[in-house]
Amino acid sequence: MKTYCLSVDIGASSGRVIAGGLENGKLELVEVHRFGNQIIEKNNHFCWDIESLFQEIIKGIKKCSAFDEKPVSIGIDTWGVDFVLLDGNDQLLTDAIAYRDPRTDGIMEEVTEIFMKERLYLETGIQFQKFNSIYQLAALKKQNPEVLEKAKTFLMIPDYLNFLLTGVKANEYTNATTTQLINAFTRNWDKEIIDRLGLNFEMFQEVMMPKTVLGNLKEELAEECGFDMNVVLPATHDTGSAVLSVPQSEDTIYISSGTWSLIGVENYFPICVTKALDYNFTNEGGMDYQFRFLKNIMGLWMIQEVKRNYGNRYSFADLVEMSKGVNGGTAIVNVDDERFLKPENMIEEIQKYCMETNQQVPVEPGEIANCVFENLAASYKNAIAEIEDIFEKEFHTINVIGGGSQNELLNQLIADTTNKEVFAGPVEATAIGNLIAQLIALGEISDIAEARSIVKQSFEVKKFTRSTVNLQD
Ligand code: ADP
Ligand code: LRH
Repeated sequence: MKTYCLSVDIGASSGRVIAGGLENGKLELVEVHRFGNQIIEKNNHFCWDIESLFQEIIKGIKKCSAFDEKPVSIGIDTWGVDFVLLDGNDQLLTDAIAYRDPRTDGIMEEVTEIFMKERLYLETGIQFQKFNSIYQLAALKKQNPEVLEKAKTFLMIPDYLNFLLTGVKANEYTNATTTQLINAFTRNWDKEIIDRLGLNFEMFQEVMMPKTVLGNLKEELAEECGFDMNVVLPATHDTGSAVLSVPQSEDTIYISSGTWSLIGVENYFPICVTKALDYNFTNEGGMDYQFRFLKNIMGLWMIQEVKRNYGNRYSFADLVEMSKGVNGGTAIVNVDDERFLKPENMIEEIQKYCMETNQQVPVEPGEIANCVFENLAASYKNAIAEIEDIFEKEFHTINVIGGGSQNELLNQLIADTTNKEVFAGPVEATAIGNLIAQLIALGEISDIAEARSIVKQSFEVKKFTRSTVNLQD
């Protein structure tokens, strides 16, 4: 690769710095650096260790100084909704509080007493999740108003990391839509909503679109790393980057499968009809004026927690393998129940749910894992029925992307429960989508359509169809 970019993709469970560029018409990726990410407890809140995440990015950049060719640009994406506030001296006023923190308990209900839900939905197109930035800000206003009074700058997590790299403050559009404060039609901050919440409108920064060159590395960082490069905005919301790289796009339902399972379709306008509101679908802003019509399903967070609760004795692959040995009798669990958002112990929470609903209680690790996978597949099936209801048509294919696409058991369960063709891959969809924005900005790729056909030729995608034995509709 002569010309290449660095894609920094930080999910709720891990981060990576990937070098990527075109080689003979195909996308080539080299993993430069990988690191873990997890929620920590700090000042009585669940937080992200933002300082250490930034240091991991720097480590990744520094590793490139050993390469003959240096990257021409870098782009950062992370999970949505979380943010920090800066004071008048650009110093942190808040920790990077994580969206699973209980500070927003009950707040969404209070805010939706001020605003009719229908109105908020019509203006923003965004789903109602208790952890959206709007409710985190409302919680802060109620619990620590003095902090908000001092706040001069609102930056989402990737915006803040970009600020540390460049010194430039901006709010990237795709991630800003997850605040529920961006108007879906003007694609800008909704001043009326912000004012009515009593928030300081001035702290919100200019909304910038993906593909914008934000700046260069700060002089001292360029010196420390041994080279300079452009800092470019990809879709800084990880799901926005992930969906850009879905190889099967026409009439296909995607499942971006990681900590969350994001299931939906692409669209060119927001759908804010009553049914979409009732089913709680969102319309997140995408690159090039696309919208992702999707729903959040609790996702592999559940298995991440199960793994952690077993003291990391088993790998994800082990849990999948053990789950294969389970033959029937799996309890029906609503994985989207709020109790699974941040329970003390995921294994016990699943078991309690089964006891309370008078079902067989899973005990062995394989039984617990199977309970998670089967019920995730069931939740996907429901969400697909809702999508088909809204679009009044049947979809025939599903493309699973992200780390979870490596779970062949889950892929097969999806094919079996939905009776649709399931394509799995690419695994590093988010990092690839991040690269796509940078390569389009560079003029190496012309547009999203070309990028998708390149992705199709460059990465392995496995196909799963309904198995013929032991199936019930
Ligand atoms: P995020 O970006 O939200 O941190 P990823 O896209 O990295 O998430 O996906 C992480 C998930 O991928 C894990 O929770 C795990 O369930 C799944 N996973 C990772 N490796 C494997 C594997 N070898 N087999 C099955 N599943 C895996
Ligand atoms: C997935 C994701 C998702 C958001 C959630 C907070 O990583 O960005 O799109 O809803 O995290």
